[in-house]
Amino acid sequence: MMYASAFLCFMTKNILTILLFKVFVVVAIAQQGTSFKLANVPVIDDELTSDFFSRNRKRLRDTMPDSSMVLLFAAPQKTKSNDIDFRFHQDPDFYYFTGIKEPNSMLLILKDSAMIDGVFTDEVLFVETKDNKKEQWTGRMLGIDGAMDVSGVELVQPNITFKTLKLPWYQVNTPLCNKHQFIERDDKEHPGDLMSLSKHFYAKSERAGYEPKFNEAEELFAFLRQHKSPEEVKMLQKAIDITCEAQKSAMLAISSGMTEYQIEALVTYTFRNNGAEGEAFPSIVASGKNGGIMHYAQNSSLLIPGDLVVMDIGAQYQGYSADVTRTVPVNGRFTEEQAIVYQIVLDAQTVAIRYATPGYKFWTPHEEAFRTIGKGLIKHGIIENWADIGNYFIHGTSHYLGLDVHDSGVYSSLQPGEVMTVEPGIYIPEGSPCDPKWWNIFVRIEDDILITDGPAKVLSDFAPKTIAEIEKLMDRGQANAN
Ligand SMILES: [Mn+2]
Repeated sequence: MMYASAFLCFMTKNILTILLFKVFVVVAIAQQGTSFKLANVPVIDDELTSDFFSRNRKRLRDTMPDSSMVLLFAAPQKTKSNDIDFRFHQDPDFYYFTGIKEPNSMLLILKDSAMIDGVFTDEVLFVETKDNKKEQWTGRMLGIDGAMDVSGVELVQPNITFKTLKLPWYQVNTPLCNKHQFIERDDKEHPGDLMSLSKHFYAKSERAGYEPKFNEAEELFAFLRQHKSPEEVKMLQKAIDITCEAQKSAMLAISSGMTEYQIEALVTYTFRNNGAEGEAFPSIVASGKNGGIMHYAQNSSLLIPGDLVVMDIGAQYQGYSADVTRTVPVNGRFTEEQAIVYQIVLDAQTVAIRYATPGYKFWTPHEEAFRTIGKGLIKHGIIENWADIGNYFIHGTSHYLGLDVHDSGVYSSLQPGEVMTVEPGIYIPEGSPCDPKWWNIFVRIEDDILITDGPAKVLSDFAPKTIAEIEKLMDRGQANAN
């Protein structure tokens, strides 16, 4: 029931979005006084190279336990409904070590080289072979040679050959693999589909007397992915720039009488128009009371003057995710109470970022944000006891950011090269035990930062954040609308 209604709701929203999209974008752009053109084609020329993926495999091999091997399965294809699939999204671990974006693929990494199919090697990639008929329906495939170019793996085999491949058990006693419990489809006709690859691996391991473990493997991947290489930071910066652009477009467009989904449409448009693959997670455009719902995704309400809008959005670029939140007033001016709460959150964020430097623990910025919010809430009489902070600040302040929005990592002390969010919030639902003048104020401010040797670098500072900056930009938007 839940799936059915969610799907219907999704379709209805989509149709509305499509209908309103053209009109709205033309209007929005006209409001800014520029001519509407899509011809400004962004150049996407910064794909990650095989050097990057080869280096990641080497780093993995260096951290693998002795006598171990790691199997990484590609992500399963997921059905949306009937015979329609969701757009394919590669498993981030598999992508990190291969660069391959196709399903039914698998990577084998050995700690030490062994003879595999007559070749002395420590890595083998299995992919779908090129199939003209299939390409006519579902798009171009890499094939063996293409997969070699993208990944830098020298031994690439058709996935159907894994069934008969002899694994070098004489030198392996620890088989590890990534989590792939979401396998849901078995193509009985296809001996190289994900289900078959997985079955064969488990059967081979069992015959050799071992049980594959995935927790250890996940830990190795998290440890490696926590640190971002310069080319990853470049991809993240691009995703973040596009997201900040969308935040600015939204601030310029927002006015009472519009709907949350129209803002969502503008965000999606800005993402795609700038070369992003799309949204890294369902955009949250939550006005008024909706701001109190952390993962609000309906985006179906009308924007009411006097309300705030929480916009928690993130583009995905070359697989990398941004995650930036801004909270702005529908009519471009914060009320006195909204401004007070907003400033407490902003102060908490500023303090948290100051503590996001090497030597501090991952959780230190959160503890500092928590303390600052507590002080602010007490100062303005919203709470009386420290113990009550958690009633209004209900989540953590940070998570890693990378190929996943909530990226892999081992939550150790902060190190240069790590990218994380800093997103404190205050949420005061109606009926809270405080003066009703504070009710229905929901504020979250989120930036993406890079840990460096010195102070953290705020990668998303292009999106206006102070009260003065937001009001100034929205003034411009609302003046253009009149
Ligand atoms: Mn976040």
